[in-house]
Amino acid sequence: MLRIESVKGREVLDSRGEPTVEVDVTLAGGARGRFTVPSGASTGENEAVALRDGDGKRFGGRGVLKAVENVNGVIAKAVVGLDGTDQINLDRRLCDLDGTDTKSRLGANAILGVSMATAQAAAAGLGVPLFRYVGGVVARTLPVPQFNVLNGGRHADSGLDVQEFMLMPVGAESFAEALRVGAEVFGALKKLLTEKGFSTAVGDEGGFAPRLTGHEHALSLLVDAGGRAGYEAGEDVVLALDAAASEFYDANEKVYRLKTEGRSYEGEALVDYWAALAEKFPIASLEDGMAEDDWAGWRLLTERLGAKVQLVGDDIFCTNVTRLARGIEGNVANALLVKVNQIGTLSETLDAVAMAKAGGYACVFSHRSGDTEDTAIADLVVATNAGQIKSGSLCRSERMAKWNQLLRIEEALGPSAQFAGEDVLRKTAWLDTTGRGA
Ligand code: 2PG
Ligand code: MG
Repeated sequence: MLRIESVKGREVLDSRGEPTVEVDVTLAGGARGRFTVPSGASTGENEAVALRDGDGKRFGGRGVLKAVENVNGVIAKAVVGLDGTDQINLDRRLCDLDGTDTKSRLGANAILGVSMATAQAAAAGLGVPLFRYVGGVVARTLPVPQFNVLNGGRHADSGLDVQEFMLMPVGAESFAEALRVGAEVFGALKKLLTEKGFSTAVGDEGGFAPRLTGHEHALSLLVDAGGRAGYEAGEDVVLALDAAASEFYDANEKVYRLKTEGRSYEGEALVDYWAALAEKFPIASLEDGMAEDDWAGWRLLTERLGAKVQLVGDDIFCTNVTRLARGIEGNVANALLVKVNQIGTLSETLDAVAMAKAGGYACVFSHRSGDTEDTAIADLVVATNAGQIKSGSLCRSERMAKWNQLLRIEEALGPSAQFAGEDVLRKTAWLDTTGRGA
C-alpha cells in the first residue's frame, strides 16, 4: 500500500492561454505524480462540469481558483491517507464527496486532476510506466493516430462547418512510421496550400485553417496532399472527420445548418449528405455526424453507414456508461470517443472503455482543443489496447507531446509492441467494402 501523503493543486494555463487545474500528488515513500487538466471548446451538454470562477476581473471569468481551493482543501482532507494504488476506491470517494451527477460542486477539473495525478504517482511508486500500471501485462497496442490537419467549426475561423479533417495512416507498420507518414502528408499539404495562395496559419489543434470553398474542397486537398507525399488515399492513408454536429444543430427547429452549403438539413437529409461524401472520398471514420441529443438521427446514420464507416460517438456519449449503454442498446454509433475530462475520473473512463469493447464498439482516445503538455492519454490508449487516438495535427507542442510519448512507449515495448494498423477498421466492414479486407 502506498498512502497518499499530500495533494497540491494550482492554476496554470492551457494551450489557448486559458486557466486550468494542475495537481501534484505525493505518496508515502516520496513518489510523485502530476496531471494537467485539458479543456474543450465544443463541449457536450452532458459532460462533467469544469468549475470556473466566474470572476470577471480575472481571465474573463474563466479562472479556476475555486477548483484549486477545492483540491487543496476539502479534497485533500478526504483523500490524504488513502491507498494511492486503489484507484477505484479513490475515485468513488471523490464522486461521493462531490455528490452531483456532473461533478459540478467540486468541479470535474478538480476531481480529474486528483484522480489522474494519483495514478501517475502510484505508477512512479511501483516503478513502472503509467501504461504498464494501468494496463498490466497485456498493454501492448500502439494506436493508429487520427491527425487533424484541417481545422474548422469552433476550432478555427476557416468557415468550414466540419470541425476536424483527419488522416489515419492505417497502412503503416508501426506507430513511428504512421507518425512519419502523417508529418510528410502534413508538410505536403502546407506546400499545396501555399502554392494555391491559401493561408497556412493553424487552428486550435494545429491543423491548417484556410478559407476553402467547402467540405469537398477540403477532402480533395487531403487526397492530393497524400498523393504528393507518395501515399494513396484509401490505401496507405484513410480519411476521418469529426463533424461536431451539435455545433450546427438547431434543436428548436430540429435542423442542421451548414454554412458551407448555404442550406439546412433535416436528420435524414444530413445522413444523405454524409453518405454522399463517404461515397466520393475514402472516409473510414465519422465522429459526431449527428447532434448530442438527436438519438433518432444517430440511429438513422448508424443504419445507413454503420456497416461501412466507423461512427464515433463523442458528444452523444460523453464517455458516460449510462449514455453509452443506451447507445449500444439502441444501435447508435459503433465506436466511442474517450475523453478523461468528459467524465472526470480515471476509473469511470476505464469502465466506459470496457463497456464499449464488450458491446463490440471501437474506442478512440482523445485530447481536447484546449490541451496541455500532459501526455497521460498516450499511456492510457496503450494501457487499454484501444487502438486509436486523436491528438491534433503535427505541430504545436501540446499535440506533439502525445505523439512523442507514443514513440517512447513503442520503444520501451520493443518487440512486444503491436501497431493496431488496419485491423482497427475491421470492426466496421470498411476494409471489406473497399475490397481490401480479408
Ligand atoms: C472533439 C474535441 C477534440 P473539443 O470535439 O472531439 O478534438 O474538441 O475539445 O473542443 O470538445
Ligand atoms: Mg468530437
